[in-house]
Amino acid sequence: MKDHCVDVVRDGDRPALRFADRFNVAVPFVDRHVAEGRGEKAAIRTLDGQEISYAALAESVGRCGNLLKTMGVAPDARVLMIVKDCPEFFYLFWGAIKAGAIPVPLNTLLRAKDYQYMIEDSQAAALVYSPEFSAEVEPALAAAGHTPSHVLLTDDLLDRLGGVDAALEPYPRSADDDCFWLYSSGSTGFPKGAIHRQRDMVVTSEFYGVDTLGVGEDDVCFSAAKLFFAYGLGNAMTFPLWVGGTAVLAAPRPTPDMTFEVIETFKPTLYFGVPTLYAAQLAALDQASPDLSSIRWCVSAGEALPADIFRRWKERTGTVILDGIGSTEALHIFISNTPDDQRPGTSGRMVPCYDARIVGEDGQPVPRGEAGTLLILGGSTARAYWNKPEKTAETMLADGWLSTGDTYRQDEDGYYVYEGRADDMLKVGGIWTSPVEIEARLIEHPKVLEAAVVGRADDEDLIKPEAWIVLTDAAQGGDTTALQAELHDHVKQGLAPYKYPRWWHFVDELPKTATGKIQRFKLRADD
Ligand code: 3UK
Repeated sequence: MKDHCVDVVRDGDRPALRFADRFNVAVPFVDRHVAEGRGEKAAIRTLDGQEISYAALAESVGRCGNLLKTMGVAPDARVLMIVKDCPEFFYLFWGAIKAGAIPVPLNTLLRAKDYQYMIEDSQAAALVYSPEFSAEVEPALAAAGHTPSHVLLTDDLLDRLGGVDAALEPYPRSADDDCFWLYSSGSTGFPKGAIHRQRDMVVTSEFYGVDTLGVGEDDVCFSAAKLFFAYGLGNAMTFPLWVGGTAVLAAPRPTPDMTFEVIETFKPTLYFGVPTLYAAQLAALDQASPDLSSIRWCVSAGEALPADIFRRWKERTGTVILDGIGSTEALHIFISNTPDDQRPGTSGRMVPCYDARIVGEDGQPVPRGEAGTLLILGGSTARAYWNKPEKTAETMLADGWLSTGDTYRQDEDGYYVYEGRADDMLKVGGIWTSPVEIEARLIEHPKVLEAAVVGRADDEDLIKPEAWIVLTDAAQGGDTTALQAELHDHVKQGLAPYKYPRWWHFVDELPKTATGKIQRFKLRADD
């Protein structure tokens, strides 16, 4: 088999992939298209009017890889990316992979404290950021106990690419070698860098992208979820690149106005959102009537899509939203509704090439219909968390099984129904939110003695944080409007903006166990 090639084998019970021994994944995703005659086709279109052809993409990727090499970024060294959705994200991600380095895209909504941790944890050789994020990135660099040898703004990166050679021999890799990391958060403790292999993006693109969703060369993909999420990375980068389609990139915050403008301008055929945004778009559709007719399928992930949103969206727009569950550790969606098989209010059925088990506390499968922890097995799961052997052992189980931390049951027809998290973690607008982290920020405020945060469903049936506060001086509890505003600002300044509580309760005490643990389940029951 030719170097860097992969075959899809469909003659057994289930499809499988065969990789060449020497396999650098930048070649099939980027260089292949030029060899296949797609050089002039648009790989990327942007909201600010750029169009990048496959040939231009391959050149910039080669230049970027060479630049990293000449700067001295060694094979396996980490390149942190705090980069908005723009073509440079592609150049850097694939350039690093082609040169043998490990790109690590980070959530661009985080705060200095979060970036400081990731700089130290990853021991990154380089950090590249968009100027929009300098107010959080620069203090993080100043405070970090590790200094990346190279710190670059994306504009400087572009300037420097001009003088660099585009021809780059792909660094020799195999399909099971490390490729890139994505950080995932937990309810306590710090984010964990999930290590993905060269093969993982091929698995998700082929078995979810092509087999499940039917992505093809004529598709134009627009993801409201940004590239730094595993969800957005697949939707707006690996799926279109795998099939030679076109990605539409838009840097601004995804609001109903922004997404409708992009859809009307670029006429995407596949649109990827999260439940919170679908709810906001539905509300906006009361006032506006954008032309959404280019869309073949809408996709939702990140948190469960309520059946009512599915129904109202279909009624209002005529298109179907395919809900599927994915994770950073699995890289993309592994259980999904599909174009010809949907059951609203469920996550759907297994994507080909993944297996699932629902197990009880003893680790044994529960009878069909009963709830338990969902484990999955498949070719795209992260091999480990960086430097976190205990967390790795809890999540990456024997024989390749991955524990999702989600409680699921399978209905009589085989559809998987989401029943909540095994831990206290919340998904707010599709993004991980730790109640413990919000509580820790709240009690930094001098007027707060104790705080507890739980998830509560809003009118759309979507989960948002709710805070229960015990004040240092109970007498302040009279008029709480000003206090609430003060605490709201305090949370927003210290944490990523989506994490602020939407409801506040000022109480005399919090329910606790005999050992002093907050009983969050009692607060959840209290609404
Ligand atoms: C929850 C869902 C119910 C679930 C993701 C698509 O969300 C993604 O990755 P994360 O690591 O979070 C994973 C966790 O989020 N979840 C995701 N989708 C659903 N719960 N229904 C859903 N449809 O708790 C899961 O364990 O942020 C989603 C593709 C790639 C991804 N990384």
